[in-house]
Amino acid sequence: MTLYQPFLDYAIALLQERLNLQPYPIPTGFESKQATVGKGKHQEEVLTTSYAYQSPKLRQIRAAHVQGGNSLQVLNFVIFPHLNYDLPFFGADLVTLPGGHLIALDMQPLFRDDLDYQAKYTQPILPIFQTHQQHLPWGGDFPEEAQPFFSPAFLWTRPQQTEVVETHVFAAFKDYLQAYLDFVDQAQPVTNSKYLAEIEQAQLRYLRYRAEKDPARGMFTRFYGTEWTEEYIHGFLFDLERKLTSAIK
Ligand code: DBV
Repeated sequence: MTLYQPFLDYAIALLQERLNLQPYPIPTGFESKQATVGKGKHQEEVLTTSYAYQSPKLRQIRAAHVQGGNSLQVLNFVIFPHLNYDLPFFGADLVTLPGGHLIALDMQPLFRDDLDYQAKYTQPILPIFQTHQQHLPWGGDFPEEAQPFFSPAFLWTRPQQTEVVETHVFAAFKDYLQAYLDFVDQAQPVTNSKYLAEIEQAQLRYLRYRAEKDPARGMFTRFYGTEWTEEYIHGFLFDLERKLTSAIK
């Protein structure tokens, strides 16, 4: 069992229990990808598997799971709501590299500086944030240009010990996902056309940033090549732009 498999299993089971969950298409060739990296006795298999679902309120729920031995484990899990809801994104980036663990967990806001939006989607989760932050201190240096995409309840931490990931990070992940699904339960469709246009712009802003700055681009390119990586990023991980274009055609 690898480090983030229990996170993935928990998430899928909870989504199945709480949502009317349907599959979401994964482009052919991207469900599972394997490469052998390193030389001699340092050789390691790196396996990337993809998972994707949708529900009536959630356009794409997707996960990328990278398993490459003890010092390379990644679970990147993001939920993109349909464009007629003002729900935040659920964003988890759980990364284990030779240098240690890097954990990002948040409900990423569409409108970070809007006080009504904060009251609706950040204040209710601040108690959860505070509970977990006691065990998961701020992780330090963090790209300034990414700040608009995170909420005040952003858990960002770099635990030294794997046990902290298995206990405190796992507990935080469960609480954030449950709280997110509470928001989903309560969400009502937006009908105001001005607000709908703002939501679409905010989703595109987020998505373009993530596709352009994907911190995994270098890693994936080394393992699987440029063509596979760019198609994985734009055709699966961050696919909204393609989906909007193909809907117009
Ligand atoms: N990150 C992704 C996807 C990944 C992934 C789709 C499928 O968005 C993995 C894989 N994240 C990943 C890896 C690293 C990070 C790091 C492999 C390590 C990169 C390296 O050190 O080589 C949050 N993830 C990071 C970092 C941050 C995040 C801040 C540190 C790297 C840096 O300083 O740039 N999550 C990440 C982020 C946003 C987010 C930037 C922005 C909205 O939601």
